[in-house]
Amino acid sequence: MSRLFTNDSRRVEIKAVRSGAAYVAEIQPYVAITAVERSRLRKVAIAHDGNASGSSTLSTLAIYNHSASQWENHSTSQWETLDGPGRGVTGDRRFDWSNDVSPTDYVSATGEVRLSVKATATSSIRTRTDFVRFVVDY
Ligand SMILES: [Ca+2]
Repeated sequence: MSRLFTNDSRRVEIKAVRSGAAYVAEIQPYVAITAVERSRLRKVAIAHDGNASGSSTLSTLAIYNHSASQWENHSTSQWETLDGPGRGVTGDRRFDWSNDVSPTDYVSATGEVRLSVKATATSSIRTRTDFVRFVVDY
């Protein structure tokens, strides 16, 4: 997966698998931080550059949010959409996101920060991810 480290048109391509009537291609790049880093965390930032084949493909970037409800005694952990769905993004599109308000929401108990790069279409397509960067400030 070192192809993802630099924005150089060397890509990781994921071919869609059929899911009912749809075709879905997904890659979940992630990093793990230490307990000390997590306890001191001030900011999480993500940069992504990539595209997917297919003029009507829907592309979405999401991050896993591990925050628990303060009012109910159960977890509300879920994917949180950061970008998209964008339709027919067949050329590279840069996207940057950061959170310095509640950054630990995006870190699991074991220190994992996980991104989802997902494309959905009605025919076989591929995600074509050039670059993913995670930055954690602590
Ligand atoms: Ca690359």
